Amino acid sequence: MESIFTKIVKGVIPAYKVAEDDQFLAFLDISPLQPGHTLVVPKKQVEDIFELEDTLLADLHVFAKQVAVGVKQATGASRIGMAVIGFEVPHAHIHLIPINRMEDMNF
Ligand code: DGP
Repeated sequence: MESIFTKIVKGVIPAYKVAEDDQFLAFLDISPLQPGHTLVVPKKQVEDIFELEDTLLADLHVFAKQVAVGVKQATGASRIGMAVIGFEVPHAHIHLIPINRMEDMNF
């Protein structure tokens, strides 16, 4: 079964894309904890990041790092928090959350 994020990757469900390459997509979270809250996903559908082969897992983090630089610039946040949660959507993803105060990470 296709995940919500696979549908976003395929353009079946709309999302605000932040960055994309042949393996990964970054887009704004529909329920942002902070303005600019971004999700980074592999286009390949696997249930969580621990199912990614090592190279893809490493490349996902390198891609997320590049996206985080852009999110930090665009939001003016003092830091970008990175979280792996996976409570809701069974498709590997990393949260990038602009942080200005400790309370921003209360979720
Ligand atoms: P989690 O699986 O707990 O790491 O959280 C998944 C996140 O995905 C949650 O912050 C909300 C977001 N999300 C769920 N459905 C959609 C969607 O259809 N579009 C977008 N842009 N984000 C979504």
